[in-house]
Amino acid sequence: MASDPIQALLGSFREEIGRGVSTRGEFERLKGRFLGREKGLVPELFARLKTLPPGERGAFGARANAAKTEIEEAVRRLGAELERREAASRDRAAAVDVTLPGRRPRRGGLHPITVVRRRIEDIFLRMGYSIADGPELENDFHNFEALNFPPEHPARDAQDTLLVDRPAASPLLLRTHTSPVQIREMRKHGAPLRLIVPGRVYRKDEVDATHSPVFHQVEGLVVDHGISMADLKGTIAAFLEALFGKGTKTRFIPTFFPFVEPGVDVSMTCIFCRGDGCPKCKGSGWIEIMGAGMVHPRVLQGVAIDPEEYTGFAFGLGIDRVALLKYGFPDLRLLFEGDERFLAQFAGEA
Ligand code: FA5
Repeated sequence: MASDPIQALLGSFREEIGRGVSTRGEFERLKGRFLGREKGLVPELFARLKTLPPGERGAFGARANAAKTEIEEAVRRLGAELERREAASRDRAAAVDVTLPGRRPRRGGLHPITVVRRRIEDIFLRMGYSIADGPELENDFHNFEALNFPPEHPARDAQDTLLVDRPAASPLLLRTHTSPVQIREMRKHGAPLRLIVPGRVYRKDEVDATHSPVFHQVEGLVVDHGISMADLKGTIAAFLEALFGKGTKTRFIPTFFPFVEPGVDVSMTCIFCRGDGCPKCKGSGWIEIMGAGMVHPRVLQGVAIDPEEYTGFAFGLGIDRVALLKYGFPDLRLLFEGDERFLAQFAGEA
């Protein structure tokens, strides 16, 4: 009975499960095709019953029922098997595989400003300097007056000041440089002195590639018997060679700061062209790196140190610009934006 629809149905079902049912999708398709309520092949078989002559209905119905039972039973078994396999694979995914390599925890690194500050501190500590600290919220007296900035003097405008309050005694401001710590240290300890002051300073400067309203300086101060400009020059030359490498030359050009006399702008050999002249140094072969000079006698007098007995030198450099030169990146803003891709490059530095 090749055309027997029950045999044909069972044959096609057995063939399909013989091919294997391994995914949930394959299983659902098989189940729908044979047992689906709307268009399933088994319900269709029972719909045929009504079309048969009454005499044949009994035997056909019995065989159709047997086929339906076989198919339902096989589908149930397949479903249970699939369920078991899915559960096993869920367990495997959830289990800890102790043979896998561990996940390396991400390590933080030092900020480039910290790296450079520590490097500068190391160099001066080795030269016998100590490290001093002072408040970022200063008063006009320490930031300007005691440093020989006369009231209303235009030199104050060169360091655009962020005023905080104007009490009667001395206006409060965010220090514009680390030089006020010179005054605090000389008043506290007198002479002799040999110290550096790393710290944060503030100016009402427009932000650009080389200016930030918050930046960092290192102040240096030496007061002792017989300190001369030659000591300043030797110290700065040794420092810049230690920081930027052997062969780095130093040049002094006279300039004005109210708290030193004479005052100088310090330049060093351009690190980009090693002195040949390039766009970075505007063809000069030199790059300006800090301000310095001999402590003004009036400043010493103001802190009760006798300028006839003691002399001193001082210098101040910007850490951020040193970082920019040392690592050769083009824009100061990179230091303050907190972009991990930039900062991670310095993670190995110490
Ligand atoms: C001073 O602040 C003096 N106190 C330095 C000094 C100390 C001179 C002791 C003599 C004796 P000046 O304003 O030039 O000087 O600033 C010093 C350094 O700070 C500059 O060379 C520069 O590297 C850095 N600097 C100045 N303004 C900014 C800024 N807006 N952003 C980043 N760095 C700056």
